[in-house]
Parts: sequence; C-alpha cells; structure tokens
Amino acid sequence: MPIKLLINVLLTIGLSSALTSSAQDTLWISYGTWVQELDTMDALRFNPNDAFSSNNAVIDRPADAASQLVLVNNDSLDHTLSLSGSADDAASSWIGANLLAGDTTALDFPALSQGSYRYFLNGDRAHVLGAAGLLRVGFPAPGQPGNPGSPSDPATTLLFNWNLCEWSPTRIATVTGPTPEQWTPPYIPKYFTINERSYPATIEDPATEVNLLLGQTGIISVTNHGYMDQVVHFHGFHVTILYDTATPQRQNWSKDTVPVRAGHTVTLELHADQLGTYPVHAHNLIAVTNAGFYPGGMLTLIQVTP
Ligand SMILES: [Cu+2]
Repeated sequence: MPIKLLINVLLTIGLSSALTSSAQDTLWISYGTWVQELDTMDALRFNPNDAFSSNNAVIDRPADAASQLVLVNNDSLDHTLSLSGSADDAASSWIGANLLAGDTTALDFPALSQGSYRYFLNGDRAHVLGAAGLLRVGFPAPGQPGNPGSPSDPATTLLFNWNLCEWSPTRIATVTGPTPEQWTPPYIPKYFTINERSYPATIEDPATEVNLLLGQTGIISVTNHGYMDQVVHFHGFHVTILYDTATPQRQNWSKDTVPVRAGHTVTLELHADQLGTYPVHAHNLIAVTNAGFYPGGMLTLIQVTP
C-alpha cells in the first residue's frame, strides 16, 4: 500500500472514531456513474461511506453550534466546499480548507441558525456532476432532544428532504471529456430528480415520499442544486414556508405552490390534517418527465394514514 494512501486510511479511521460513529460526521467525495433510462452519466457525489452511491448524503446539525465535518476526497482533482442558505450570513461567508485529491480533511463548520442549507463543491465540473447536498440545521430527528416522539406517535415531527436537480447528458459530457466545449443554448435537460431519483423511484425513498399519520407534522427541506428554477405544487395541502432563502419575506406564508430558485432552499411545514394520497410535483410539466416521457421526474406522493 502506498505510504500516502496508508496515511489517509489511518487518518480517516482516527478522525472517524474521534468523532461519533454517525456516518454524517464523515463524507466521501466519490466519482462514479449512474444510469437513468438509456443514459449512463458520470457523477460526483457525497456518500456516507467509501462506496459510490448516486444519492448525496444529508448532514444534520443542531442550531447555533459550531461543528466539524470530515471529508475524504476520492476524486482525482482538488476541491473546495461552500455553504449557502441566506437564512444565515455565517454560511455564505464561510470558507473551508482545500480538499486535496486523495486526502482527508476535517472542516470546521460555523454555528448556523435553524434552516436548510446547501453544501456543495465549487466549480462547473462539480456542479454539473451533482456534488451537492442538504445541510439541515436545527430540526432534530424523532427520538432526539426536542422531538421526543417515536415515528408512530402523532405528536412527532417527521423530517423529509427533496434535493431537486435536473440533468443533461450533453452538458455532463462537456465537463468529463478531454476538452470542455462551450455551453451553448438551448439547455434541454433530459432528467429531473428529487434526491437523485426520478419518479417512480421517488416513492420508494422514505425521505422523498411524505408518509405521515393523521395529525402529524412534516418538515420538508427543499434544495435546488440545478441550473433551472423549479416550482413545487402540492395537491391536497397548503404548506407553511418556514424559511425561503430567495424571498425571505415569504416566511410564514401558507401556499400550495412554492418556487425554489436555482441555488436556493426553502423549508416547509406540512400539517397532515386529512387522510389520503396526494401528488406533489414540479409545476413545469417538462420536469415531470423521464427522457421526454410522462409521468416521471420531480413527482412524489404525500400519504396520510390513520
Ligand atoms: Cu399538480
């Protein structure tokens, strides 16, 4: 084993065990491929272990407390990480250390106020390849302090997240080929995903499909990692906007249709006050297709049961 690799392995083991055993204290930046319909696309993702997965990990942190994140950069290029979420200037002004290719780096995260933030690698290549995820701050999971109920307790608040992104195999090829080409309009993405899944895979993921008991409250953190603005339309429910980084003046608005601008996040509260199954989807109909075929894309369900 090369010395540098050995040191990385030892450092990773040491840092991981020095923190807690929770996977979200360490994330691996991994290069791989993912398949949508007939396209096999290169991908760069944040994974909770060293195995490549097409789904970016969610990081949870308490509000108003500094914390650490260990990143293992298994990509062949150096990177820098950024945070965004204008609910708190501490995110946008934060600068992390360089993440050298093949190295393990511990980053000190700033104390942030409650809300939904994006964490992402800088640069077009990382952006197009999808290296971006949700940093959720101040929303304890069921069973943690501040949210004591079990998932079957009607008083429990359940957490969901929708990482929205659109994908163009043509644009991905421009950042993976030996000579990047000029991006020229029109931009016509072929796939539209929630948590890197397109419908019907969206309803197989417990973070994407909103399953609630009657009377329960769900918090839905929505991030838009793509280049296109999206508008999320709810059937059956109005949601309360807790935070909206693009238009903070909409805090506490009750809406059934919520814009999520590219690069922005919204945090929504849904009160399950009626039984049934309801769709929720991107309102732009091209975004509810897979390679042009409807239905697909950014479409999932809300299921409320007794
Ligand atoms: Cu609709």
